[in-house]
Parts: sequence; C-alpha cells; structure tokens
Amino acid sequence: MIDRRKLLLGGAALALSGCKVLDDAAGDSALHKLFASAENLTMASQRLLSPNALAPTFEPSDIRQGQRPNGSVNADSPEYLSMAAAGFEPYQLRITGLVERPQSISYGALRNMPQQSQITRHDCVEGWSCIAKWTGTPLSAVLNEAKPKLTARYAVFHCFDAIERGLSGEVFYYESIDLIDAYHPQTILAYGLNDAALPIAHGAPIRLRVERQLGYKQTKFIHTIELTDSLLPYGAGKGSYWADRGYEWYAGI
Ligand SMILES: Nc1nc2c(c(=O)[nH]1)N[C@H]1C(S)=C(S)[C@@H](COP(=O)(O)O)O[C@H]1N2
Ligand SMILES: [Mo]
Repeated sequence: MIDRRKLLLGGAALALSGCKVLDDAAGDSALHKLFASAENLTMASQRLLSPNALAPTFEPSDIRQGQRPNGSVNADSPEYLSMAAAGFEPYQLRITGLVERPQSISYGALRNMPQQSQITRHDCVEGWSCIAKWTGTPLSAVLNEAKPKLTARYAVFHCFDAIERGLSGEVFYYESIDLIDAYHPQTILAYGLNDAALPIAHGAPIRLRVERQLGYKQTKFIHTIELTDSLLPYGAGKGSYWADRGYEWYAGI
C-alpha cells in the first residue's frame, strides 16, 4: 500500500522535526496525482479496516516552532472585526440544517463544554508539516447538542474569510467532512493552539481539527456548521473550496 505519510515527509527521519519545508522535487502536480490515485484506497482502508484508528500524537518536546500560518490569515467583515475587537466574546457558533435542535453556542459556552488537547502533525499539500498542540471541544459533543437527523450525512463548515474576491463577488471558504470523521474521537473544534487562545492567523475563534486528513480540511474561521444529506448545493458541488478546484474531497493522510 502507498504510505502517503512517508511520501509527504520524504522519510521517517523528518517525522519528528516540527515544521519542515520539504524537498519539492516532486512538484505539486506530481504529488497531487499520487494523492488522487491513492484517495479511494486510503478512504477504504481508514473506513473499513480501522474507522476509529487514531492519527499519531506527539510529545511537547516535538513542538519545535510555531504553527505556520497558511491560506487566509484573517477575515475582514465588519461583523468579524467587531467580534475580534471584543476578544470574540460575542461569537456564536451556529449549528443548522438536518438537526432536531438548531444551536447557537456562545464562545464562552463552547469553552465550558468537554475539552480535549492533542499534539498532532499538520500536513499541508504544499509540502510542509508542523507539530502543534490543539485544544478544543470534541465535535461529537457539539453535534450531540443539536441531534443530527437520521438523514444527515455530512457536516459543512461555513467560514468568515473571503478567500477570493472578484467582479462576481466574494467566495467564502467552505469545507465538509462526513459524519464518520465528524464523530472520530480526535475531531475537535479548536479554540486553543500551543496553550494560548487560537490566534487570528490560525482561524480564531474556532477552527476544525480532523487529524487524519490534510491541511486544507482543517477549516479556520468557522461561523456555521450545517448538516446535510448532499454536498451538491455547495460551491461547485463538492462541498469544499479546494475539492471544487481539483484536490481530493477525502484528503486522507
Ligand atoms: N477558512 C479557511 N480555512 C483554511 C484555509 C483557508 O484559507 N481558509 N486554508 C487551509 C490550508 S490550505 C491549510 S494548510 C491550513 C493552514 O492552517 P494554519 O494557518 O493554522 O497553519 O488551513 C486550512 N484551512
Ligand atoms: Mo494547506
């Protein structure tokens, strides 16, 4: 089987060294092709052989440098900026769509829910990795408050950041995972990074950690989680900004 972790890291020797800019000899497109050919295999093996297998975790001493900011590093709507100015206390996370009990959960209430921390490695498809400590609420706990309907299959994340601006308007970042990953024990809504409040550059006040997938699934700046039975209505139909632009929807590592 293709071991994409080794592929990404160019060998086990790099695995414990915090952020590493990797040998880019393979180039993005070659990497991308390998990802594409391995996607179904990885998804099948993760789902059928080990649906609850855990992503590797690390020790505090493995955190050699800060998380590297990538993609959007801020959001600039008036609503976002005024929340940021108030230390995000006015923030409300909304849970909508195919749920019995739609929720609006304040930043304070979220931090009073069950909390968990994990030291994991973030692998960006552009060829770098970072080890960091993430703290937050299990997504399962949040979804249980909202009671997903039996027809719900996916969680779609809607974000504050406009990743594209043009004459035809703004495109806000969006991502999605299925409910198997949503209920995975390491899937959290993180509000803490390396023992501090999640910085704006990393998606404050709330970003997703879905540890068995690549960086672009680690959705930052989340304002709404919408449960749905189909991804077709979102973006170009894949329910993911980057999947709609050619990357894999299931970005298994
Ligand atoms: N809302 C939002 N989430 C996002 C992105 C983005 O541009 N907007 N970029 C993604 C990509 S490609 C990566 S590698 C990670 C970067 O997370 P970091 O800035 O905390 O390292 O966020 C992901 N989540
Ligand atoms: Mo990324």
